[in-house]
Amino acid sequence: MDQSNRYADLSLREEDLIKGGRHILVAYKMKPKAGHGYLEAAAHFAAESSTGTNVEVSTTDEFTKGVDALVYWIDEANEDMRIAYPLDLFDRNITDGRMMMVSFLTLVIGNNQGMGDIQHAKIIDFWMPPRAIQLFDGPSKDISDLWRVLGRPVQNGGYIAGTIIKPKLGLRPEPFAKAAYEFWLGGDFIKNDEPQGNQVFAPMKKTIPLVVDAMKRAMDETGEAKLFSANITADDHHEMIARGEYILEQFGPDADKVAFLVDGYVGGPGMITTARRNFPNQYLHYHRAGHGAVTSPSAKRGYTAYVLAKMSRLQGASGIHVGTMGYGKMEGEKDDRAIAYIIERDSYTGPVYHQEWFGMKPTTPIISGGMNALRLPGFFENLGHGNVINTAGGGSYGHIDSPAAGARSLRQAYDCWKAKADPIEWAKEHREFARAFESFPKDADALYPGWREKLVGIHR
Ligand code: CAP
Ligand code: MG
Repeated sequence: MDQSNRYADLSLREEDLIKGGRHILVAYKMKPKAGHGYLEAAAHFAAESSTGTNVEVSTTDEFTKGVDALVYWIDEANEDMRIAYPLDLFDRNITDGRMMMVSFLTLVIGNNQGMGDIQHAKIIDFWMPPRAIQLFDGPSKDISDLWRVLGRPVQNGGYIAGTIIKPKLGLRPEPFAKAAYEFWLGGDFIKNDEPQGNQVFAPMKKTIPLVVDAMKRAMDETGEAKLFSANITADDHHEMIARGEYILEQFGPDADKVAFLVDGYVGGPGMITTARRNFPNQYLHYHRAGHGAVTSPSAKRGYTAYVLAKMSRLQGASGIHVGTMGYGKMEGEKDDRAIAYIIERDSYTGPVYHQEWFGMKPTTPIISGGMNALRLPGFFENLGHGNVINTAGGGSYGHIDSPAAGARSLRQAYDCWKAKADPIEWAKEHREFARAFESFPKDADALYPGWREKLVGIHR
């Protein structure tokens, strides 16, 4: 049934919709199945994503039609489809009237995934009107809170050198805490790896007290504040609360140095909001494990990593992993810096829409995945700044001298970039950075040809 006379209006002008501020706009890459007209399929897509289904129903009245989602732009050759969703379509809390991300997802990328007449559809950008920005929680803490704890300037406080306790799983409490202590002797920030929680071989109630002790000893020894991002991911809301409360109780006077890690993609918006609203005093660290299922360039459905990051800021993530923009081990490319810019700036033009954030706190780009000191200078040059959290697991625990040396090599890489120095020349004056060349020789060969003659042995 062709519903384009109801669910499409190509006379609508995007600038008018933006000026009107009464719609959320969503841009998709959409391809209909063979035998289906583009506008007809797009209209059906909009119907299923708002007030309709595949047939007319007798219960529809004039008011209903007033909240129809409307296709307002198509470019069949480029598989471009844009839909205007009336703000009133979206569910609001009965507790405080705020908007919720799950309603956005269930409408704009819900039933429309897997429709019989749609080959595939993927969100590449969306635009939130000012009223929607007012109605999402946004972050309660941001990187300036971490810089403050670290004793740094709260603006441009710079690079936070971090790691992930590796191996990903299998460490019992004592070796876990030892790994943490050894990194903290040189670095700022440690996160649980995303699956680490309360495994039977590392009960949280044995591990956390030892991590607290490790942090205290490292802070005493270095005279520097240290940060820990503790995983409170769990299916059960009450379990999350119990974990968070236990961790804060154990850290006691150093609870301000604890961020909470939530595996937000696999956990879903409810899990992020549980952390955001029950622990507003803690930096909320959004790990996106699993996102590649929909965000990978090879995925034709779902939404992009850019869209995921933009949604996470609305939900209140203080920081989210944004990938390594082609410099690490995960999928990515240089232009992925847009994923950082949309969450850290107050105003940014993405692939389709210009978004104003009206002072909503920024979400920190978290750089992780196969990173080490050698890969960082190029990364910073591409991004253009170092106001990020970087967590290098292999890049720290794979350093041939020690985790602390690995941590120092990360910091030295940042300082090298800030000084605009030649990395090989910089390595001559910075031992741990130089030893990263010998720790990761394949990277060194690829990034800094000729390094061996200049560096091997100078820091014996
Ligand atoms: C990195 C990591 C992170 C991934 C997540 C891992 O470890 O801990 O979870 O980086 O990817 O488990 O692979 P390494 P992304 O530093 O040892 O690679 O940040 O792209 O979401
Ligand atoms: Mg991990």
